[in-house]
Amino acid sequence: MTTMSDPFSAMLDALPAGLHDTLQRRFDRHEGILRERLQRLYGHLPGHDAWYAALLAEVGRLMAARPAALQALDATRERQPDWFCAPAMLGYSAYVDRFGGDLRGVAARIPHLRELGVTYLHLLPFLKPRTGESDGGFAVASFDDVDPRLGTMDDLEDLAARLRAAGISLCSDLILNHVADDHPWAAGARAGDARLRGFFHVLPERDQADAYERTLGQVFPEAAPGNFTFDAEMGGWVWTTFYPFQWDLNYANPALFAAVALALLRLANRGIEVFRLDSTAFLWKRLGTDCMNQPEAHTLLQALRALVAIAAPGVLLKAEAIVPTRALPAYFGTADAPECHLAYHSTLMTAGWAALAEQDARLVRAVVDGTPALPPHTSWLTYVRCHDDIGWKHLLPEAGDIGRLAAVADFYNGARGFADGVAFQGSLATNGTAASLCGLRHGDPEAAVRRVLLLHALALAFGGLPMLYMGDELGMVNDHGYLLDPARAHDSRWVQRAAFPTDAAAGPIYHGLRRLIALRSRHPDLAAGVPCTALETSDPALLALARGTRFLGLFNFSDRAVAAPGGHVLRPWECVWLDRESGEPLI
Ligand code: OTU
Repeated sequence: MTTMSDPFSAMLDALPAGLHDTLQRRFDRHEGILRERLQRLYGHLPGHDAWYAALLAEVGRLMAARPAALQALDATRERQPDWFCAPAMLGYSAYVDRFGGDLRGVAARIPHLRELGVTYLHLLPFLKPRTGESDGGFAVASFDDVDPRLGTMDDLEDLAARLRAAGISLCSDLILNHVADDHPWAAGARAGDARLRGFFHVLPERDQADAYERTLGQVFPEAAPGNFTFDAEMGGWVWTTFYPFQWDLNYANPALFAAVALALLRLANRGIEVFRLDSTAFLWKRLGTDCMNQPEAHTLLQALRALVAIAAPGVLLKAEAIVPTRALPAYFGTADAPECHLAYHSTLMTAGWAALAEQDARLVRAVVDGTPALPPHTSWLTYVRCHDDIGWKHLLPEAGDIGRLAAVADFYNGARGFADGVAFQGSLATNGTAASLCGLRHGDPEAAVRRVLLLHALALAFGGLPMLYMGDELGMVNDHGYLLDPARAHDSRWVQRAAFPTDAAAGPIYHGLRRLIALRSRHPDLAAGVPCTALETSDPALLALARGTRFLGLFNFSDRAVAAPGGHVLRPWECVWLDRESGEPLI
């Protein structure tokens, strides 16, 4: 006998008969883990069972409202769950305003994306941001409205459909950790709404904040020191890990979890195919820890994944956790309890840059050695640059001592050698575009081009879904214009967030990249799931990566010629991809 509060009937009642079998199948497969994970997090709270049934009823309504084209996509992807692991997958990340002016302008750039081979477009935050400074849109004031300067929800749906027709999946940020201080949740909490106050972490006494501060790190130690902001209307210290206007959300509150999960599913119904889950490491707070990578953060993500698997299985979740290598694999979960489909391989990215500075590939080798095989149907997101800084400290376990990383940071930040980078938040982070950090404006431009291609070749060969950062394909250089804008001058990440260089002619970087992308797209051993092994080499500057039986990538991280096995001699900063059996270069 089922009753109305039975979660399955609650969902079934919301769905048309045509979806009942689909629901039954997905429910049988994923609801067990959903129920168990939410029970673990919230089961001790009064009214849990009724809350759970109400949540599933809402999810059922959103599943029923999912447009037919997206239901069809769900069905296709359920049949081919590793669709995003193919070697022909290529990502691209861009700001809407910088890339196309607005959402319609982005649609006009589809031909450029197609020419490159892009199949996945991450648009940086485009939802309605906070009024005034908004951390580049990472302070969201509404999950259900587009930034009016960029367009409307209709424009978003239209863009998603056009991209899909062009074979490109649209990825949106879902900023899970915080909302803007002018989001209606924060405004309501300030106005005294007790329910909304419970969406945030508010500590009445400074002592309580200090107790947490003893073990917390700081993300923006210079521009936004500390992790708490006093708010008179809230009558206490609000948890603000990032900027003071970004209020951390309280996932110990099931009502907040439900609100965010439903916001995700509503956006999925607009046509978003991938969610970049921002700052996933910070979702759960525990006194006496750094409040990162806590087990409950993973439990939450597993619950979110199960919800997506039931209501919108065509959708992918991507973890953005900028943490040491050993903490990264947990964001995929396990075959039995999956979490995110994708996760940024941030230490591989950082190690590539460190290897260039040190002219020694051993840090990359250490990261490759420390990267385990992944559960089925998951993939790393590999990259060279993104809109954020390169944070050197996350490589500490591989580097062994902070002085070594400080020297790497100095190399990039100090205009010594070829690099033209800018320090960020103290000295252990660097900003700059790929071309500027590779020295396109200093010294030998040909060498700079080889460095840019070397790092991209690593991201393309390692195994994962590689993502280009807007403008890097055209050798975009640093833009110091942000220094003139008081709202941005304190945040040097803006140096790599210039407008798309529309007038730049396709040069050797562009042609070199297209060649590598084409080679990769037809090589079965470069699919995401094929293991990657770093082979021993006699020269520390030489990295040799083997994939499957047929691929061998050789990367020379130094300014001297290096002899490689098989009689190959690599020029300074050169990379070659070989057929592992014949030893011949791939063509
Ligand atoms: C993310 O970043 C975003 O990518 C940043 O652009 C935002 O400012 C930030 O969240 C707040 O929304 O720690 O794992 O060191 O690498 O802030 C999440 C700077 C993060 C970023 C860091 C990052």
